[in-house]
Amino acid sequence: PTAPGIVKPLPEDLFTVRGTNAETRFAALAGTGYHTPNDRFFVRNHTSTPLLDAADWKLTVWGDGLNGNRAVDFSLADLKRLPSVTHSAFVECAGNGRSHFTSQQGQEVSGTAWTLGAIGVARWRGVRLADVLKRAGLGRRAVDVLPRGLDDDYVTADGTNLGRVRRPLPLSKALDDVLLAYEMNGAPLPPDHGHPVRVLVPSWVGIASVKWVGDIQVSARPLYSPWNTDFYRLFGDAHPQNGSAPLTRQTIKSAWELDAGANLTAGVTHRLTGRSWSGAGGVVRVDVSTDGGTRWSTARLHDAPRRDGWVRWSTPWRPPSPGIYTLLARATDTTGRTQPDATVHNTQGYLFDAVVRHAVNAM
Ligand code: MTE
Ligand code: MO
Repeated sequence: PTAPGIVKPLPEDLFTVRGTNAETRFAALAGTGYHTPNDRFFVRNHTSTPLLDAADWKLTVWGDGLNGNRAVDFSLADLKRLPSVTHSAFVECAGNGRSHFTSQQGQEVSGTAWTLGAIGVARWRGVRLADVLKRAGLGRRAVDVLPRGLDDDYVTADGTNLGRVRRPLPLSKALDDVLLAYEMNGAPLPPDHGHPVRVLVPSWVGIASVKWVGDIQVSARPLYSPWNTDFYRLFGDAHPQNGSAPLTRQTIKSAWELDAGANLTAGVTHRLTGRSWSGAGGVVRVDVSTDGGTRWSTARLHDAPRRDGWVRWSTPWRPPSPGIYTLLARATDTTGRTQPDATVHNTQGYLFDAVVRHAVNAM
């Protein structure tokens, strides 16, 4: 059975719904802790959330990258008998921030018009994919693994059936820090986030973290699917010929925990808050401006830098008089990467990293 769309309630104060997807409102994270609560974690579904019974579920690992090319099945109980690991990491859509290519740079892009809320950080508990592959008899010739979801086939707007969501992962990453997760923030994985088991690929674009995983092909040859050939690569004038390599690490971003156009009282001091993150290295510095970029100060950071997570930050601000103000936040990570003023255009609007101009209204 498949749910009609997303299962969890999507109240307007927590989410902005865009087609089959639900974007977290950053204002709804103000005052919550480091981890995004499950009830406000964004959902990105190519189709609809399938309703799977954990008792019937099994994972099939198969392919010519296994010794003897013999398929091996794992039940959830089998996975839970392996050593468990817990890891805090974000899941962030490759297209997070996409709408700002248009709103700030006047450029056309295809795909869901996210603002900055297609990200969440959770504590994921599960088993290392490396342990499962070894149990399945990983052979020396394996190069790629291909996890595939149990949700319905994805049919594009023009009617092309691309089959089930699946994206190849190089064996080197699969053996590094990838999890098969069965818990999210201490609860069984909720239906919308991949119940009973999802792949969790820390610091990479969200599409790598296949939900509702049903099988994993292990291959001695490189694998391809539309999700690493036609989508999730950079195409456009700056990326001539065949486009970039398939996207891996996420880029750097910052968001204020305020709605766009939020009303604030002039003449009183507010404690403004936000979060910054990067897939390359933890965020070590956040510069903020409340006057559209004329004067800058540094925000106070409330978390230590972590590559797979984010840092919460705050800055005091007293709007001097009524009017429209533009808030800016610019993060820098441990590798020295800093958010630019503009992101180089790509036609599908991936990896937006520019400083977002966030208007608020003092009254
Ligand atoms: N896995 C399956 N099976 N089907 C999907 O539609 N969407 C992907 C990924 N895994 C998807 C999937 C995309 S594009 C993203 S950004 C993340 O899941 C979103 O994870 P979330 O819905 O738990 O936030
Ligand atoms: Mo995504």
